[in-house]
Amino acid sequence: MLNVKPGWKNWQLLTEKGRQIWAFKPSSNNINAHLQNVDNITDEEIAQFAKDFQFDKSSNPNSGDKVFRNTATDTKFQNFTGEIPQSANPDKQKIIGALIKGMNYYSYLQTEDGHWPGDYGGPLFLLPGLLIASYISDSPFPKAHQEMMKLYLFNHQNKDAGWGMHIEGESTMFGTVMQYVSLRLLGVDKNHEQLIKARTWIKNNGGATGIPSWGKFYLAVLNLYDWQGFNSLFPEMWLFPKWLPVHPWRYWCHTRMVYLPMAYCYAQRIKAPENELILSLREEIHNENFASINWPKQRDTVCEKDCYTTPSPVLKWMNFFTNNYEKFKSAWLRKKSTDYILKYLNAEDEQTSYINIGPVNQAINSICIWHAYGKDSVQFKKHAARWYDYLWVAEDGMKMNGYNGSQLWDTAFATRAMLESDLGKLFPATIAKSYRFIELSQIKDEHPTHAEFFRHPMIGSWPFSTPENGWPVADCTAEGLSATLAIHHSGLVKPMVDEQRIKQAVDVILSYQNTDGGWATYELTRAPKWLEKLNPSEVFADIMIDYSWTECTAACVISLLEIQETYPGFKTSEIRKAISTGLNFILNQQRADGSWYGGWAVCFTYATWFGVEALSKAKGNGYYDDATLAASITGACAFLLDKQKADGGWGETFKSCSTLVYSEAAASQGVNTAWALLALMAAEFSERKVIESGINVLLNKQSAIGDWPQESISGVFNYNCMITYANYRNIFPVWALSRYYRRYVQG
Ligand code: LAN
Repeated sequence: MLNVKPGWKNWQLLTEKGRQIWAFKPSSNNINAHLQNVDNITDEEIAQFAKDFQFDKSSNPNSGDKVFRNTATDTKFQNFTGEIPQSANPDKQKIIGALIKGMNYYSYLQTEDGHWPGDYGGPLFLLPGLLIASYISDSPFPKAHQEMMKLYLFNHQNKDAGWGMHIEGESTMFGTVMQYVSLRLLGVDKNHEQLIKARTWIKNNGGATGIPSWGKFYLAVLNLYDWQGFNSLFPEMWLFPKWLPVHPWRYWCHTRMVYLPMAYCYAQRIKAPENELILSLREEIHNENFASINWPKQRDTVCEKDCYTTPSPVLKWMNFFTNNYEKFKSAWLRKKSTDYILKYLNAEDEQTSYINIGPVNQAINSICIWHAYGKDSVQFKKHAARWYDYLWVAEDGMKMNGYNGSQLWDTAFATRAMLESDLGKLFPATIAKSYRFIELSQIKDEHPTHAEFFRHPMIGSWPFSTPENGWPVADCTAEGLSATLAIHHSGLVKPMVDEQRIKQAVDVILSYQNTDGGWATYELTRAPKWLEKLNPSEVFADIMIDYSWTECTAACVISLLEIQETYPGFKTSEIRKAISTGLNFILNQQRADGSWYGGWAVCFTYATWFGVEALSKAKGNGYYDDATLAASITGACAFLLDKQKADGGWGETFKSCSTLVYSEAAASQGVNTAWALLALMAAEFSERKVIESGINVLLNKQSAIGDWPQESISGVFNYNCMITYANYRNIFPVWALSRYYRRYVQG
């Protein structure tokens, strides 16, 4: 029924307890059988790939997850056969039809284990890291995977022959050099037409010495850059006393977990052996002869197309000292710090079943573990098996996801979206499966080494992806809890998450509140804001500490409000205080124009939805001065009204995130439209026409079988890198329609 190209059929997504593995021509559903290099591809199949994974990024660089979706629905999809409620009013019937169609289609994408898989690509600096780990450890991917990776890399080359930080971005040195080198590691000839052009881009923009520091790191590991051209990572910093504000235990966990293995590689000056390929690459990417480059001078050179944050004078001072320390360093202290780092790396590996917290440290830890224990060690093998958890196949080829998936997050949202109205109850099997996954994903144990390695207590929490990844997240806990409550209220399942576990989740949420009243991502804010002055990344902002965010705060406040309704006597005064200080934080984050800036999706419509949702839910319950809440909500509605497009929808581009100024998209976007509508309906905005015209945009965008088109990229991190949330195109239109049905149709 849907377009399924022959080459796509060779790829099958295997899932188990949230784990996602793309297998090529799988002989069984056993995931473990597909985690090694098995070469089973023929030349004809390679030729077929080249045809079937041709992707034209010029009209839209976002692939539509067609390989997963079209093959998953191809044989089993059926139109909804249950009883559809009838309304005499044709407009109302249209809403009912669209909503049921939307939920029906979407339920076919759910896996047996109960979650919704989806493309989580977008950033272009991730796959290169993994390929470098695979190259240096001499652990190649199967040929089928390699071919698919090449196609992906070529598919995302920009018109000017460079590559961006992410699939929608303009070309940068970081993006271009990393993809160029990746293609060469994958065996593409340097005289390939697209590589010749890419080389010209690199050379015309000053050559690879201008790559930002993370790129310098990867190139140094490959022996394409000299470690002397790299600012010291000062591994001894891990031996600092813990009370010091600059001790890395206080950094945002992602920053901490990336700079940790980087410091190990730096301390060991890990570099690939020189060979023909490396020698040739040195000439290909640098403007000067490798041997005559003045390396120390390159430490702070960054191509202007890459600069997002400028290094502060404090950072420069610190670099001056730490770089000089390298000349006089104590061998004893260096050994002590690298031993400590290695111990920490092992702990992170074990705590996460070798998945690691994210895609960057997964690749770099692999390099460290290979260096420390060798290719045949058990530890390294466990690492390399997890590489596959990050790979994703779509019609643009094989990419590396930005996490080992967004399983829990999407499942919680999808469930809440469906259960917002009674029509969701027409899908009891779907809800029962979601519930199983949500139940399974709640974290039940603490790892023995969690306190030693600075982990936030996590029993009762939910992670963003899977329990094996196991890093608890504040707002994921809130979403997991809200979804659990919604399912319990639906009466569709026999509760498995008992009262004790609900209370544990509440305790986790309470434990995550910062002194500013807000909630951050994975941990409390552990150091003062001035630490940001030490951000050495050049390409990301606000990465040094875990900041309170509007979205995270709103999600936590909402779940606490729901807990107050369902478990009225539980920790009442503590929860009430948490809610009111949370509301206060949200109010303080609101901008003069009535909007909120969103740090984790695009952008103002996203956070404004969260802000309004929390405030509206709290209003009238004595948590805060109601007049203040009302004024804030009115301001937010005025903002949204001002941004509504002529066709009735809303649309923002990723530039909103990096420029911090609302950037209107040329066309309405389903996801932004849904967020704006959810906010307006939560606010009980009085002008029905405004809401109706937005709803019409969603209806018009819906396809015959109930899907919505993949439009622009909708996720972001650290202001400057975009990330795909393939499930959002279904979840949020369904949610907006559910809310519309409940408020205006159901009667
Ligand atoms: C995510 C994904 C989920 C996201 C939300 C839950 C949506 C958010 O509300 C809180 C922050 C969080 C958990 C988040 C943090 C940063 C992540 C982990 C990511 C955007 C996914 C990928 C990104 C990670 C940092 C990417 C690797 C890049 C580095 C700079 C280390």
